[in-house]
Formats: sequence, structure tokens, C-alpha cells
Amino acid sequence: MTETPTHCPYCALQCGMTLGGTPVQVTPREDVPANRGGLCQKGWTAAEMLTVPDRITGPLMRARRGAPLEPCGWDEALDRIAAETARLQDAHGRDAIAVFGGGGLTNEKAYQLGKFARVALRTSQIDYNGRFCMSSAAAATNRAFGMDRGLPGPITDLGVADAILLVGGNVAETMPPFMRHLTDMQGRGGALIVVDPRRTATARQADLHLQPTPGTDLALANGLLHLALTEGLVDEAYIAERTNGFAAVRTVVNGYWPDRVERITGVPVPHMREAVRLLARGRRSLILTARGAEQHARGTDMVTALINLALALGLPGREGSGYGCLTGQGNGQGGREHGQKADQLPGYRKIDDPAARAHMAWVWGVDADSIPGPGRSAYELLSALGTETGPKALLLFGSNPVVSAPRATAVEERLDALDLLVAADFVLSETASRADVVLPTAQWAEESGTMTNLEGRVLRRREAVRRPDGVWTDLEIIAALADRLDAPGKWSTDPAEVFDELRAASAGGLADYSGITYERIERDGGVFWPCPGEDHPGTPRPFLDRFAHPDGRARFTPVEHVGAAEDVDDDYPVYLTTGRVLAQYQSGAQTRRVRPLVEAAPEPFVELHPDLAERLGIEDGDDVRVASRRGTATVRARLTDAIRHDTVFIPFHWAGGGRANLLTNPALDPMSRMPEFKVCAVRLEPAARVNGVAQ
Ligand SMILES: Nc1nc2c(c(=O)[nH]1)N[C@H]1C(S)=C(S)[C@@H](COP(=O)(O)OP(=O)(O)OC[C@H]3O[C@@H](n4cnc5c(=O)[nH]c(N)nc54)[C@H](O)[C@@H]3O)O[C@H]1N2
Ligand SMILES: Nc1nc2c(c(=O)[nH]1)N[C@H]1C(S)=C(S)[C@@H](COP(=O)(O)OP(=O)(O)OC[C@H]3O[C@@H](n4cnc5c(=O)[nH]c(N)nc54)[C@H](O)[C@@H]3O)O[C@H]1N2
Ligand code: SF4
Ligand SMILES: [Mo]
Repeated sequence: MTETPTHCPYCALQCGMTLGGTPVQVTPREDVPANRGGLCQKGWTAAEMLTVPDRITGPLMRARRGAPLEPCGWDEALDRIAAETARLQDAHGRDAIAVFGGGGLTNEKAYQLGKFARVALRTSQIDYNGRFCMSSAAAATNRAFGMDRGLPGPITDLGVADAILLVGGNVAETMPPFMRHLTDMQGRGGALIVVDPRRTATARQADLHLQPTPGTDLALANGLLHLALTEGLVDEAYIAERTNGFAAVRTVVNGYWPDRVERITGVPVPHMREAVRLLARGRRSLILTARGAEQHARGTDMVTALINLALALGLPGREGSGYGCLTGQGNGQGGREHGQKADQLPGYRKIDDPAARAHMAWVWGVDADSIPGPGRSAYELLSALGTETGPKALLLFGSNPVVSAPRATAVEERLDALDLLVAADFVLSETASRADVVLPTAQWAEESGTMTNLEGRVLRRREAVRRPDGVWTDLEIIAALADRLDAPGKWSTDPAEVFDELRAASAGGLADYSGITYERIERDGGVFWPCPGEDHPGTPRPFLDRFAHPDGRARFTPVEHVGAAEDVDDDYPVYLTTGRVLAQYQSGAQTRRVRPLVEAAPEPFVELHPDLAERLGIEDGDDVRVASRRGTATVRARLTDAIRHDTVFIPFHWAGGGRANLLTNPALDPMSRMPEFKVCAVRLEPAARVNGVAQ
């Protein structure tokens, strides 16, 4: 039986696994440092996705809005898309067609999708779900370091750290094998400090848990830096030698004296003092953020405050230390480098940079003037669909925004206002089921390509099983559409060929992949970018000698706490935060189809403190109506004293009336355009039951 070494279809840890046998069996790989023989329940059950009964194996189309989706041929489906595209672009201009991608797509697909938008459709209207994911951390690291790469070094650096401050990440549920690196560290005497409004499974493993009000991490970070200054813990020599701009930050954090920060965050002063001492105690410390610190209307500034702290302690650019963001989706890192972002060209180049445009025009064999400029960011794009001035058609590859976008009902209205919605997916997700044309794609183990994991290590995803008849790969779909649109240049359907083009496209850019080959990845177990030549070893730790700004220095930026975009008041007196549970992935389009995962996490719920529940007359297991200014969701109450009294938590993996995103606030960060998924104001009440159904 052939055994194929590959990686998990889900999150950014990209755990190594071997696939083999019939039916396909998953075996964890020992040779991949990220998981070293571990997998989470989603990884163990990943093969079940290959045989889900409602897999789509042929294109579907509806004759008109309101008519049912019916099977059709590939030519018919693709011809209709091409004809409608031409008609809409003739009538409304090139930007009439929008493209929405995903951080789960391989590097090859992400690159080809960006090229398709710019060269075949010549639309500026492309963005992707990564905007909802780590865009605030990306904006903050670009500002501070001149470059955005997830972790500052190999994941094994974590196991030998002296201390790790993890802000807004619940890795025990979102990347379970990641915990090994943290417990390795603790086993060697290192300290884990977790900042989370909930005492999560991760927080329970911590040496110190700080439990702030959602949306107050910036004040906390400034408070920690204030304490570091008063206790003489900042690294003045490093600040002088490797950074710019500390004076302004010093002035701002002066105003964040401990009692004030305790009032804003609810974190007791002794806990803050302890956290700073632990962080400053050894030579190797890391500050890591995940979505809890980033998905805010001031997410970029929040991450910046934490980077300021890291810089003041002299951590970034030293082996084994630094600041890192935990990317989320399987290719959350690579997906943000190769041009599916509204403002970006491949190699992490800026789309409004004339040199970048000239380079890409050369690679693509087109005129630089024909490459469109920057488009709308994800939520702005979704909100513009079908409006007077917005796109009239949307091509969707690898996202399910009906469940995952903020203020989901408004997004549904926009999708329904389109002339044409096309979804490429392997199942009828809630968004695909609203489409006019559905194109069935190959998935994960049925195709090959590369993924860049949270370390910045480029890995090989290998084909292990034959895809069902009637299903095309995303690259085949893009090539067939490019052909029908008479697009110039080459549109290969072979991932290896597309990767070679991507290498040339990225050459000289920040995310330079030009020295990475499939052979090298296989031989070395992955290659870290940047890797500007085949004789270059790759870059596990990018900032050891210099930061990526022209002067080689990191930049401090002073930032002030402003609080959540929507604060609690008499009408909506409770904070809502949202996130994940172990057994479900994202919008649930995949994991809600895998039986053991459904058994483990069958339905949405709201986590609330027993004291709050008592005040509201809610008991464990009751149906609860949770209302915000955007809408109402009905979910099951789960009482736990692990959450603050003033905050409730709803995971966002389910569709329908229990959707967390019926409630969330789409207030956007001014720099990253990240929506505020992690805090809004809600009201709770027991739900009435009519004939046994919660109302
Ligand atoms: N099981 C599972 N694993 C996943 C995913 C999944 O859907 N399911 N998705 C993957 C993806 S794409 C991503 S982005 C990652 C996300 O990984 P994480 O960031 O770890 O996941 P979340 O649950 O979104 O948020 C983490 C924590 O932030 C806390 N939090 C909420 N508000 C705040 C706040 O204001 N401040 C602070 N400090 N903390 C706050 C929440 O209580 C929560 O415990 O997970 C990846 N892995
Ligand atoms: N309230 C709230 N909302 C959130 C978040 C939160 O914390 N709270 N987190 C946000 C974050 S971090 C993220 S990353 C988003 C994610 O949310 P989504 O963008 O909805 O992500 P998925 O559910 O992974 O959707 C991927 C879809 O594409 C399909 N798919 C997977 N791989 C491929 C492929 O290779 N090709 C094609 N054509 N299709 C594919 C899957 O079947 C699925 O239907 O949700 C965001 N929404
Ligand atoms: S932690 Fe992530 S990559 Fe690893 S098995 Fe679980 S879902 Fe897959
Ligand atoms: Mo994400």
C-alpha cells in the first residue's frame, strides 16, 4: 500500500501526517517538528472529509434566482460564467466582477487567483478571508519590523524559552499539538503567561493567567511597559542600537500607571507586576498574539502595543526571542503573500508601487498600466456587492462568509443582490448553496501544492488519493475561465509549473520564494522564506542582523487605549466575545460533516458565568436569546465560572439562527480593515419555547 507523507487540511500548524490504505487512514508523522507525532481530533478524523456523502461531484447551476440548483455540464457552467462576466464588465466596467479567496488555498492557487483577477478579469476587486484573520498582526509587524512573518523562528525555539506571554490565543483548542512546545518550556523551568478573558484550557496550563475585559489588551500592554520602565527592566542598549522612536512611547506609557490599568482591564496590579518580571527574567522570551488580541477595531494598535513591549525588553531579533503572531488557516501565512489581498502583488509587494507593477507586468507578459490598482478590503467588498457602485458578480474560492463574516445578515442581503454568484467548493456550504453556479473542486489529499505554516516554513501538500470523477482542481477551473476570457499569458494547471512562476514573481520581493523548489522542500522537510536563491539556506530567524526597514531598525509607534467600538450600556449590558472550540473548524463547512466532530461539538452555545446567569434567570442548558444592535441569535446556555462576570462567549462554527455572526460588529480597524469579531455589546434573555422549539 502506498503511503503518502503530507500535512493536515486544517489549521496553520500544518501537522505532518501520512495517508495510506483503503479506506484512507491517517497516521501522525514524527519527523515534522510542529506536531512530532501529535494530532488533534480534527486531524485524526480528516480523512472522513474525503468520503462525505454530500460531496459535490459535478457543476450545479440555477436557471434564475429562486430556481433550484440543478446539475449541468462543465462547459455549460464555465460558458455561462464567461458570458455573464463579459456582459457585466461591458455594462459596468472591469470592477463589476469581484473575487474572494481564502487562507486555506495553497500558495499556487492563491497566486493564480490573484493573477486571474488582475490579468484575466482586470478587476481591482479581490480580497480574501485572511482579512478576518491575522491582518491586524500583519499591519502591526509591517509597521514595526518592515516585514510580516508569523513566528520569529522555528517552533522548537518555544520549547527552550524562558517565558512566553500568549495574548488572546487558546492553542489548547485551536492547535493542540502546539501545547507540547509550551509544556516543554515549562518542563525546563520556563513560564507561560496567558492573557484571555476566559480561563481556557490553555490558561489552565499557564503559570499565570491574566483575565482582562475584552478589548483592553492595549491598555494592559502599555501598563506592562510602564511597569518595566519603573522597575528598570527595559533594555536601553538594545533600544539605542536596534530601534527608533522609543521616546514617544515612553511618554505615552507614562500615563498608564498600574492602578489606572487595573481599572481599565480588571487585571490586578500584582499580576501585571509578576508578568513583567517573568518576561524580563531570562534572555529568551516571546510575546505571541492570536485572534483575541487582533480581531478588534483597534487591532493593529493593540498588537503594536505588545510589540512595543517586546522591543523595550530587547526581544525581537535575538535568537529564541521576539514577537510572533500565530497564523490561523492552513496557509494563513502563504495566502497573505502572493497577491489575493486587495492592495498586494505577489512576493508581498505593494500594488501601488511602480517598481512592483513593472516587475509583475514582466512576469505576466502584460502592460504595467493594465494591472488594476488597490481594491476594497474583505468586509468593504462584501458590503458593496450588488450596490449601485459595487461589483455585480462574485467568484468565491475557499470561504463561507454567510457564516464567517461579521453582521452576517447584511452579507446575505448583499450576496442575494448580485447578478451572479459563483462558488468553487467541494461541499454545498451555506454560501455555495446560495450561488447561481457551483463548481466542484478537488480537496486537500486529492491534489498537490505548497502551504506555508505558522513558522514561515514552506511545506509540500501531496496528492494521496484520486479525486472523484467530475471534480476539477481550482487551478483547472481558473485556467479554463482564463481561456474563455482570452486572458494573455500562461495558465498552467500543474502546481509545480505554477510554483515556478510564483518563484519568479516573488523574486526580489519581501516574501521571496525564488530559491525554494519542490525538491528542496522534500529533502529538507520544508524551507523558510525569504529564500532568494537556490544556494540560499532559507531564513528561519529573519531579524537576527537587521529588521526589514531600510535603516535596519525596528520602529516603536506610540499607541493609546480607546476601548471597543461598541461599549456596553443599559440596553446591551454584557460584552460578547467569539471564537473557537476544538472539534469544529471555522464556518464548519467541513467539520460539521465529520461525524465524530459533530458528536463532540454538536451545536452552538453561549458560555456565561453562573452569577450573570442567575441575575438573568437562565439555567444551564436553557435556550437563550442573545441580542445585539445587529440581530439576535438563539443558543444553548453553558454555565461556567471560567469566564468573567461581564462577558459571554459564543463559538462561530454554526449556521442558521445560532450564528455568532448575526451579532458581531463590523467596525473596521483603520489600518488592517479587520472587523471587531472579539467584542460587541449584547443583551441575554431566556428564550421562549413554542412546541418545543426555541423562539
Ligand atoms: N479547533 C479549531 N482550531 C482552529 C480554528 C478553528 O476554527 N477551530 N481556526 C484556525 C484559525 S483560522 C485561526 S485564526 C486560529 C485562531 O486561534 P485562536 O486565536 O487561539 O482562537 P480564538 O478562539 O478565535 O481566540 C482565542 C481566544 O481569544 C480570547 N479573547 C476574546 N477576546 C479577547 C480579548 O479582547 N483579549 C484577549 N487577550 N483575548 C480575547 C477568547 O476567549 C479565546 O479563548 O485557530 C486555528 N485553529
Ligand atoms: N465571530 C467570528 N467570526 C469569525 C472569526 C471569529 O473569531 N469570530 N474568525 C475569522 C477567521 S480568523 C477566519 S480565518 C474566517 C474563516 O472563515 P471562512 O472564510 O468561512 O473559512 P472556512 O470555513 O474554512 O471556509 C472555507 C470554505 O472553502 C472550502 N474550501 C476549503 N479548501 C478549499 C480549496 O482549496 N478550494 C476551494 N475552492 N474551496 C475550499 C471549504 O469547504 C469551505 O466551504 O472566519 C472569521 N470569522
Ligand atoms: S492542530 Fe491543526 S494541523 Fe494539527 S491536526 Fe489539528 S487541525 Fe490539523
Ligand atoms: Mo483565521
